[in-house]
Amino acid sequence: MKKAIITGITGQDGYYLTKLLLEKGYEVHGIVRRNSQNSLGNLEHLPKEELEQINIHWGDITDNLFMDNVVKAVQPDEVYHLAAQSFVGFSFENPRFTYDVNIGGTLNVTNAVKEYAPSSKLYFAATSELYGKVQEIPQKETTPFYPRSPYGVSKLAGFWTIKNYRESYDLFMSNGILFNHESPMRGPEFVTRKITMAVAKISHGLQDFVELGNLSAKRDWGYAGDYVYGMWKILQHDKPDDFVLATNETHTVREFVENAFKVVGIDIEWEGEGVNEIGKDANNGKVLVKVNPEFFRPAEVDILIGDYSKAKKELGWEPKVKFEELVKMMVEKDLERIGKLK
Ligand code: NDP
Ligand code: GDR
Repeated sequence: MKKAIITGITGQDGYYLTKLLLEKGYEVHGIVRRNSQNSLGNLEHLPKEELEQINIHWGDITDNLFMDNVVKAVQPDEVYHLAAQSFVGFSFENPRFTYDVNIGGTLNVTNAVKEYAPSSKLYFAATSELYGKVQEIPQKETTPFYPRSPYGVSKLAGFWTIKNYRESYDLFMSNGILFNHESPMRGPEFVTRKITMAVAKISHGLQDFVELGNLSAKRDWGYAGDYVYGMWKILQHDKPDDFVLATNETHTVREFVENAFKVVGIDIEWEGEGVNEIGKDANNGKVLVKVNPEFFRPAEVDILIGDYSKAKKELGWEPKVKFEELVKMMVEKDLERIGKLK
């Protein structure tokens, strides 16, 4: 039986990756940081029989002694390092904290593997945020990096830590440069979930409108379930390497909004520009979308679109869920959550 440690197991990707690894017969160990409610986050949505199979280790990745001890005790075959302060907007307000978790924590995980389980394979959750300011479209493994947020900068340090340990100590450590991936398990502050939950509520009169930031930002949005399979494939490859996982399609936040409202039978009509732009119900003129400058970022990543041909060629990986299907899946789950799925 293969053993895997997942850091960030309570997050969106942790949920899907846990399901995948249990299905594949792994012994799964998860790092969960202590909270006052003893909450297991997204894991609480797993069926009881799956939840009971997970070995939880309570601790924080910024604690190097804790990380050393877990890696030493478990002797994993694979480590999936997903834990991070992952919200870009928050990283501008909390840069030091973001660096401590994303850089310091990543060093602790990487070093624990080097010292105590050097034959283990390590996956690091790098990100399309490394590309930041446009240098080349679509972005691929050879595109120069230009991060635009404390989050992006911290992940760049993580990316190079992995690469440096791989080259210096001959370890199996790989970076997945993953573009945005979403699901019904996405955290509520990310724009997709914020929109789908608002659409579910607005369509049933539980909310009047939704306030968003930059509607023109373009993202390459895929489905988290497809991407965790890609993470696993990256570690099954015959050698450690860095891979882009993406859909090679890009959409504006505005298009995401339109598609989400379409799921509940509402057509959106746009009026105005910039902070004065509004989205109205085309049928009755009711304002359903407003722009609030509070949600703009000090520096924005304007467009992301990934070229995943290396992953396709070398790993046989391809995304399956298309944009429209993803939006529909998320809106329907949020309708179910508010008890209104028709
Ligand atoms: P989430 O924000 O949903 O999950 C982050 C996880 O990290 C949570 O389990 C969180 O625990 C945990 N965590 C945060 N800080 C610590 C800490 N100090 N010690 C231990 N655990 C900690 O992120 P996703 O699942 O969406 O993403 C997974 C990884 O992939 C992240 O590293 C993210 O930056 C990266 N990524 C994500 C992409 C996406 O589109 N989803 C794209 C590219 C990269 P808690 O529940 O306690 O908060
Ligand atoms: P992102 O995701 O920054 O791409 O990082 P997010 O959903 O937060 O933003 C996507 C785009 O939408 C714009 N936007 C808004 N964003 C939020 N959160 N709230 C709003 O109201 C809003 N209005 C417009 C943003 O400005 C941005 O352009 C995600 C995270 O999962 C990272 O951890 C990961 O590395 C990257 O994806 C790839």
